[in-house]
Amino acid sequence: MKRLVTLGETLGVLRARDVAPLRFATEMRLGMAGAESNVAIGVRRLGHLATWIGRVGDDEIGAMIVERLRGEDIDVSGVLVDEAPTALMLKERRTAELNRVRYYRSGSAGSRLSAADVPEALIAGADHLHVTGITPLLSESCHDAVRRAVTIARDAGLTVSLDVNHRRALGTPDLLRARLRPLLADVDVLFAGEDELLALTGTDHKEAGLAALADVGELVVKRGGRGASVYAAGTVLHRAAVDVLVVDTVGAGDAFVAGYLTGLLDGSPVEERLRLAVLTGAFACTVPDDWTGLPRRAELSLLEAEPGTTLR
Ligand code: KDG
Repeated sequence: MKRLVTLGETLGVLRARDVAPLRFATEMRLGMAGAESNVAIGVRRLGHLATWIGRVGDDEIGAMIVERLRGEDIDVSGVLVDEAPTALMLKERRTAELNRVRYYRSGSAGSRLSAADVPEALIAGADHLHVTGITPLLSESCHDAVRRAVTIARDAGLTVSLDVNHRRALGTPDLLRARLRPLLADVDVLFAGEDELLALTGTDHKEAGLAALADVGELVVKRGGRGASVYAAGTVLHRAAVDVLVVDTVGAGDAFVAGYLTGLLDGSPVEERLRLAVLTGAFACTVPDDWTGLPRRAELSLLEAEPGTTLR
């Protein structure tokens, strides 16, 4: 078993039950979400160890996050409790096929993570560090925390991955570029959607974006329902998405990353990492929240069952 370590902000989520503008919503379901903790849960369920580092508020939402992560057997020994509140996210089901997300996270506990909070031993003792482009856009101190984690990881010989995960509500493409480009020299695996490829490189078409990232060891381009491609060592590998009945796609990118990094920790070749990634990504689409549907190893064949199957 290997260990993945990650850091970032995990939020409380309130998801409207019904399809309507949020002002007319009468029932909300409480859960949690966070790109990095989603990845940690996905990797842990597939059999490797995972550590999540972050700050939560001294409140019920913060306690829920820590308890649920503990329940998923994630190492939370590096989690700090802050006097600021845990961030929230409201998920509006504006149409049956379109969600809108509003963040209530400015000044939150998670945004107060700093370089001093990054425990050297927890990072150096792991095998792989995963970070996302969300955290460096939360605040200057979060940006410093990510840089510190990457430096420790490099010095200790870990592999490092970065998922661009550009959230426009948190920062412009210019800010994203300014904060992420300097990290790329230390990144072994870069995950990006097609739009993010352009935002990160400041280019306006895919080929130019790919050319600008030619130095990245392994570039994994996520295309959602159109599958994914890996560009590595001058070769390209494509894989189609797995066909499922889609309930909600939010969290599928993190699930994809969890599958891919599990393959990396398993020591599998790129083909197998990509196979696992599209499969775990598909699992995440089958449930309304980000992470509860993430598969365990023994469940990986479930999507091959005929629709309507009951296993007894
Ligand atoms: O990737 C899914 C995430 O968007 C969600 O879990 C919340 O981390 C989150 C964010 O900042 O948007």
